[in-house]
Amino acid sequence: MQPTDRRLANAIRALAMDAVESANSGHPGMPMGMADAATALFTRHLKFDAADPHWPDRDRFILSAGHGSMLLYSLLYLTGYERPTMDDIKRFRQLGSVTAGHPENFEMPGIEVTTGPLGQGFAMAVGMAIAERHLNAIYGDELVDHRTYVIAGDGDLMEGVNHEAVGLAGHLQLGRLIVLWDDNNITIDGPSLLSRNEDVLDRFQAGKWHTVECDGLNAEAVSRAIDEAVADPRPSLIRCKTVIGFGAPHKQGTAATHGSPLGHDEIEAARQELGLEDRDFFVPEDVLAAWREAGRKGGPANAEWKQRLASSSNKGDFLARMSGKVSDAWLEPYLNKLLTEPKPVATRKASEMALEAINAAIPWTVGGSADLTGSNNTRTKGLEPLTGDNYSGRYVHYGIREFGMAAAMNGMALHGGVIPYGGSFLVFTDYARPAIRLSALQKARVIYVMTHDSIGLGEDGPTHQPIEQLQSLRAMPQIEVYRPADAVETAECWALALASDLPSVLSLTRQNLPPLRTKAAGGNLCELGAYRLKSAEKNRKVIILATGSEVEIALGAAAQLERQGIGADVVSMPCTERFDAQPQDYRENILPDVSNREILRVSIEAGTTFGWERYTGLHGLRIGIDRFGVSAPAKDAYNFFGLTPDKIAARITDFMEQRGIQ
Ligand SMILES: Cc1ncc(C[n+]2csc(CCOP(=O)(O)OP(=O)(O)O)c2C)c(N)n1
Ligand SMILES: [Mg+2]
Repeated sequence: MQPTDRRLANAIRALAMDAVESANSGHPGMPMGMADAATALFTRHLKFDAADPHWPDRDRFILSAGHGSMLLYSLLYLTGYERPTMDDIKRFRQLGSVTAGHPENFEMPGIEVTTGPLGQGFAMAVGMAIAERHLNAIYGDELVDHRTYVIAGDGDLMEGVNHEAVGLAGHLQLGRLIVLWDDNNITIDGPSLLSRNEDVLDRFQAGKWHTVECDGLNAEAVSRAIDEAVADPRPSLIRCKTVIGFGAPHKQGTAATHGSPLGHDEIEAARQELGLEDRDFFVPEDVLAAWREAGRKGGPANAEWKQRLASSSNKGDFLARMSGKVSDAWLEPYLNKLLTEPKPVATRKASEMALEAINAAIPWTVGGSADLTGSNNTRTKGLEPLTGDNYSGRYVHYGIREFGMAAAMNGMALHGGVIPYGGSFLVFTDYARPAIRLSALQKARVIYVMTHDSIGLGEDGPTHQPIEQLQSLRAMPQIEVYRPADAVETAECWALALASDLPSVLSLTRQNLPPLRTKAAGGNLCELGAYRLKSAEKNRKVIILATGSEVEIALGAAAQLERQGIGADVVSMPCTERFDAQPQDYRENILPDVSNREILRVSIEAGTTFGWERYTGLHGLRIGIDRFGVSAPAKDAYNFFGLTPDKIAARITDFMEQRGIQ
């Protein structure tokens, strides 16, 4: 006899209680409350094949309420994924275990995205749903025909990014996005009424979503709600009324079950309440067998899909796209053309010029901007908007939703098959930062096209002029920050960003910059992170390191020093992370291991000097801006902050004099 839904769900409850107890850390309440709903989803609706977690046409499941990680680990174990094993579950939250505190996409297949920072799983799911519709528009139902399911808690729906995600998904009519809301009326501080009185369903409806309510503790009822959601052409929110910690007789319904072990006595009482055997980490044989059966159910559909792929004329194209590997064949001809007609351009414009070549050569890119298309220069000729009426478009008008855009791009990148890039002003990376951080943590190849990257944006003034943004982004692990100095460097940086398995930030100017690289280099110099653009002519006493728009200024200052008999190298440093990764002999060639008395190191960047001592040393000279900017035309702002060749050359010679450097 097939075990009841409740017995299947209770296996999740048992594992969640036990794993949290044994780790003495974790969140049993959420998995216990949503166990029935998850059982309905995984046994009756979700299209997946536990034996082939990478099946491209699988439904995507995202546990946005990532603190309930034991729900996901239980489901993956029960349905028969290779990992986690029962031993993995017993090592919940321990060093080196795949069952990390929160689900991490890099730990094991089946975890589509990293969740835990509330709201972002939901927002990434929007990106997954965009990618699905886009690929469906290209390849048809034959190859791409799946849904994106989310389990979200109260916290996910309160976070600001949720409002952006709801707006975007409703606008794009992402009908294949289905969110199950764990409406348990509890958050950490206590009843959700402490901090929320909005009508959540009204809000979603206003955002053009379909909503439906059900008893979240009744798998049958949840299943009917999912059927209704599937049938509706709008994105759906299913309000599952649940009880946090369901089954723990003395603690259920209270915040006490949210994030603490239940304790031995309460677990014993819960086992009685739920009709479970009084044994740790125990799943009855018939229950496990039924779960494993559910994990195999998608096998035939997967096999049929593979046959359709094998006989599809799109096979090669589809597989190449999903592999994510891109060719940089566009780069050389583009650079050759650029070198024959060098002209001053802003690097944001140079980025658009490069993108013209890239978007023509690589049809997998999907661009966009948070309502600054004309400023970010992100939309190239022929890119149609991606809309609810035309998902084949390759340009998303994300609206004024930087965080939502960044999170959606993470979802798109992790779905696979598309390479998302999106623009805003560099200063507003702060609005998107939590998602940029998740790009880095998850190694999602998202390319952030961040323009107006300094006081050089001029009149908009201090609110818009980035100061600390560049260095703070460089402080983030697993992301590459590029600040190209001219059109050639911009193209090289684009090529590197596209080829990388990490996310990238391109920091680009509003103002025009002259061409600095006027000869073919026979290779991508930006790949080195930093390289000598100009060598000292006189006896080398100074090495100037500069990035982006300040490289031109560094060259001007160096020319003045040379006229005074002081030899000066100018090093362009478009990517500090890449420079740091070079072999020591290369780094010492660029920055010799000698004191600042012998060769003075100077950094120039129109932003904070914080951190530049990493390259200048404590006794070097760091030139930048350690305050907020000014509202003024760019030239006046640069002059005001002393960022002109004259003033910098004078500062360097003064500094040398004061320190007795000859
Ligand atoms: C952005 C963010 N802020 C705060 C937290 C810490 N946190 C984790 S769960 C939680 C409460 C969530 O309440 P709810 O979503 O209702 O979860 P439940 O208690 O019902 O499981 C908080 C504040 C977080 N993980 N992410
Ligand atoms: Mg809650």
